Amino acid sequence: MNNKIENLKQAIIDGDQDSARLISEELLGEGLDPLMTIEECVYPAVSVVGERFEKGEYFLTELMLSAEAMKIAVAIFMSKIDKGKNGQGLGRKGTILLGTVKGDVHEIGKNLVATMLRVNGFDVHDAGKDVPSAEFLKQAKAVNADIIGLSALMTNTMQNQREVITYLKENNIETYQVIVGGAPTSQDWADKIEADGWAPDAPSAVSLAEKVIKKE
Ligand code: B12
Repeated sequence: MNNKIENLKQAIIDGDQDSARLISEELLGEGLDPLMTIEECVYPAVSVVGERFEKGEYFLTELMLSAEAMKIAVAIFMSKIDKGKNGQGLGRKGTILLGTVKGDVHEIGKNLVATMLRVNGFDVHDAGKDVPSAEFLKQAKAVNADIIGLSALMTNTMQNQREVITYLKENNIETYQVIVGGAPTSQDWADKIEADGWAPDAPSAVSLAEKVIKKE
């Protein structure tokens, strides 16, 4: 494996932002595929950091430093993805409002999903993080969304994906297709809360959105 990939992984685990920036830029300069690099490097680093936090080996400070290093790396790779495919029929496939649910500030995955959807022809509006359920409806109306995408990274906040769907149902709103995602979620969970779809990662979020928009 490319040594720099190992080094970038380590920089994220160590929360070393300067090295993360430097190595990410070097890797891009070498012409590596940005998405593949995120998969090979950022994802494994994330699981190490998550595990250490879970075991009590990392505290919030370390988690935050690693998150910053991760954000820097992902932003550098995403800028390449954006530039690479920009202009290929942007916004033609449909409009998606994407946000992280109430109580949850995790946004790196959501941002990655937004970029992938954008470069694949969707008009994506970012509702942000820690978004109250009613706010999703308000913003979906404002941007005339076809799909509402809900991200949740914690077992307690994934309940708020259900809350948004219940809120829409209680208000008799069938206008929007709702897709869900985030590490603790699954197809079973999506079925349980009657979401219109679920995807495990950013590339499959694109095929999901394409399918859901055609109401297949
Ligand atoms: C980075 C991180 C943080 C950062 C977030 C920075 C940011 N700006 O986003 C900071 C430091 C702020 C943070 C804070 C906290 N965190 Co945190 N964090 C993480 C960590 C290490 C990585 C998450 C991440 O960015 N992953 C990388 C991205 C690329 O992956 P992803 O988010 O899963 O997204 C992909 C897919 O899920 C999918 N996807 C995501 N969204 C959507 C949406 C749709 C519609 C679709 C289709 C697909 C999709 O596609 C994405 C791209 O492939 C995880 C550990 C882990 N293994 O996940 C813990 C983790 C999520 N955090 C955890 C915890 C507990 C917390 C805190 C409560 C800690 C504390 N004591 O304060 C706080 C929560 C604050 C809050 N209210 O939200 C726990 C959650 C445990 C649980 N109960 O579920 C985890 C699992 C760590 C652990 N193992 O204990 N955290």
